[in-house]
Amino acid sequence: MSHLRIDGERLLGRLRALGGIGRDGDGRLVRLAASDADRAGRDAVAGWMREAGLEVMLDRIGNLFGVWDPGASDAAPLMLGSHIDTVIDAGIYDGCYGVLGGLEVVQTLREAGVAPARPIVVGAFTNEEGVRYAPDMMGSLVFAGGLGVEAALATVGTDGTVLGEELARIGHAGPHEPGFLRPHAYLELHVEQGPVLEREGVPIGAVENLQGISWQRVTIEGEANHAGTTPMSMRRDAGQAAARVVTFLRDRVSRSNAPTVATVGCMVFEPNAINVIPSRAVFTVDLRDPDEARLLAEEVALARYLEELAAAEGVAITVERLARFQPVTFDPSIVRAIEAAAAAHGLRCRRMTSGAGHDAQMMARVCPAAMIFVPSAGGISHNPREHTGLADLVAGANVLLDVARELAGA
Ligand code: HGY
Ligand code: MN
Ligand code: MN
Ligand code: MN
Repeated sequence: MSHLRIDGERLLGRLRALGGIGRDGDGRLVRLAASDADRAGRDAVAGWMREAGLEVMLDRIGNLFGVWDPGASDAAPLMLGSHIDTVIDAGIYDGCYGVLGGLEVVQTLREAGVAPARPIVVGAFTNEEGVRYAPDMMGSLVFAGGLGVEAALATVGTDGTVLGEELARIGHAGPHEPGFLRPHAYLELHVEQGPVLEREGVPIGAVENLQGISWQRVTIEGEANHAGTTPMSMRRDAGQAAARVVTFLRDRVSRSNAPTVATVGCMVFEPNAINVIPSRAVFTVDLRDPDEARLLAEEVALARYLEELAAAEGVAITVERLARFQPVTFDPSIVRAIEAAAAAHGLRCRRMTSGAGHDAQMMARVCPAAMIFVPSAGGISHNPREHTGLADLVAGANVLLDVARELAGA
């Protein structure tokens, strides 16, 4: 095991500095893709990349890369990456830990005068969260060829803006075609965002697979009417119908022993007035399962239920697919390298599945990929209370350092 170690204080300092960029009027961290807050975060990360001696490059979908090509070799680069866009009212570690951890690894190698046999690239992918523009993991999906760049740039956001116009407005619509870099391998460091590692007292997760994700937007059209004068039997209540879908999903998923999870995260009623029966309800459904056949079965069951519900409630129901990603298995040899690096550091490690979506899910389409997890306090994420202690942050980044050295021949 090498005695090279990352600089934990520098990593934590940058995580906290980046975590302070994009606070809204209520102090919430909201750095949505291609927003002014995202620009500020991107500019900070690009500055740190340059400070570390990396060449900063942008592709057309705004994926940001810091490139270290020590010998201008034509060998395919090792890529360390994640994302810096956030959800609404986010924590400071989700995504940012992987980008800044990757940068810390490169800066540590450069400062130690250790030259890798292949270039190393630190990537910050555009719009991993998908909160403003669906689907999520969009930048890495385009990079991996799973979505055309023109279609992605034309995406209309929840706020009616167009992604390509917003990227141009913030000055992050780059010149390079997505996929202009063809990585030899991809490694992503990320907080677990779940309860497993903390509960088991294990500091390192070697992520061997990632569950499938299905995102849908459901619109229910009923009829506005007076809340006081309309008998219950005469209502075409879009709100009631929507509520039944939420309960259907929870009851169905809770009844089975499968690890399937279902979330209705967004819901709006129209006209949204206390004394008007909702004429319309629009809500999102996030379904996930590590098994593709089960995920498909859940989608079919929901579609069937919506048909029955429309007839029973006298409403019209339409569904728009926002994202659909199959489960992914990561590269077993990199998973073993993570386990070996953890062991060399005397750190317990366990293999695990990722419940969250990650850019690694897309990068696994174009090169061997895997992920390193560190514990999340209380298993909390997508929440300002998201936290990982410094010792765990440093341990994860040192494992990343050693696996990166092995993959890059440094
Ligand atoms: O939705 C996800 O799992 C990821 O945070 N975008
Ligand atoms: Mn993330
Ligand atoms: Mn996230
Ligand atoms: Mn992710």
